[in-house]
Amino acid sequence: MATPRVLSGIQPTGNIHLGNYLGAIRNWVDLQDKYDCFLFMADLHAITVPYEPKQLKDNVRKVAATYIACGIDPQKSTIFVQSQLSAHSELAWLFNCITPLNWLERMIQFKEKAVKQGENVSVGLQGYPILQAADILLYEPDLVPVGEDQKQHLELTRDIAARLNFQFGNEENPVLKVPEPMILKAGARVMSLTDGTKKMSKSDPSELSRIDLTDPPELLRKKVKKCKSDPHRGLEFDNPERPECNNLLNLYMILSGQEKEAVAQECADMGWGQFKPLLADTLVEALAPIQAKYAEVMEDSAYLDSVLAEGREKANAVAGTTLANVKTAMGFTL
Ligand code: AQP
Repeated sequence: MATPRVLSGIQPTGNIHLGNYLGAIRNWVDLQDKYDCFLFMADLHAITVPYEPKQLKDNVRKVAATYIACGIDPQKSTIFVQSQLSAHSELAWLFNCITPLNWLERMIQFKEKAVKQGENVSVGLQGYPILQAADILLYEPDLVPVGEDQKQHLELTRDIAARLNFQFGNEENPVLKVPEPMILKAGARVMSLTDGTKKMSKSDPSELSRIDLTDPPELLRKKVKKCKSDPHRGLEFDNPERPECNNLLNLYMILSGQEKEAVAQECADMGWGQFKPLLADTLVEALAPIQAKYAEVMEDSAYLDSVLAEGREKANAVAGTTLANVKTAMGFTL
């Protein structure tokens, strides 16, 4: 039996932060021994919000280097750049023409992001979930890891696949494979350091709101020192009145590799003045090996080029076949 395939990606919209690592990349590292992982840099998605071309280019390489630094092994997983495969845009267009507009109008993430862009909101932002459907369905994955915020988009992907199969295939011979969601075990949702009710995000204008994986030790210490706390003494998990406290304890728990109970006991009587340096030390120690490997990969641009060229070739072989099948089914001559 073929190894089941998993597909996932990250938008190169900025520096990769602790949320991207704990919520996504770290899980992929565990998956790559059991699954055939296709992991990409979603640069076509990154241009649905304002961006700088030079920065986009740099960010793509930085994200690729981060994947490797975090433990993604290019011998086991396929790492590729979305925009280097025209199949993504081409399939997205085909999907555009079979997807009812009202399916897109329901998408919550569009509504949230559109508010921030006002009158400049692009057609691309609205069509984002269609491109995402193309990204996924091209690789015929068995499973797609999804966080809470992406569940609706995966549902749409499944609906598009089913609609295309219904219109242009038949039950015995579906054109597209319909993937299943992979619900990850109680995922780490990392919250902003300046507001424990908001998720940590690349696009937050405040640098102090997030921990980037490449932050040097002194910056990590500064960010932890300045992060929002509360006036209470003694730290506790799961108190809805203390979202910052819960977030920082969770981070300490995950990064130190301890059980929740042990951390709850250790920190029950601590004040912030004692806890913050402990968290900072733990962060510095946990990120050191990732940062060392990242520096190594970024210095060896020939190696990074070769990983991306190989990934492109492997991805192209799969995506090209799926696109050809869809085009044939839809009545195009290849
Ligand atoms: N704070 C977070 N906690 C846990 N997981 C997170 N992810 C993002 N933020 C957190 C996960 O990282 C993966 C890649 O996300 P993305 O770059 O495709 O888009 P995003 O979710 O919109 O990430 P950001 O950092 O908030 O980027 P911007 O600011 O550009 O929109 C996903 O698996 C996501 O769940």
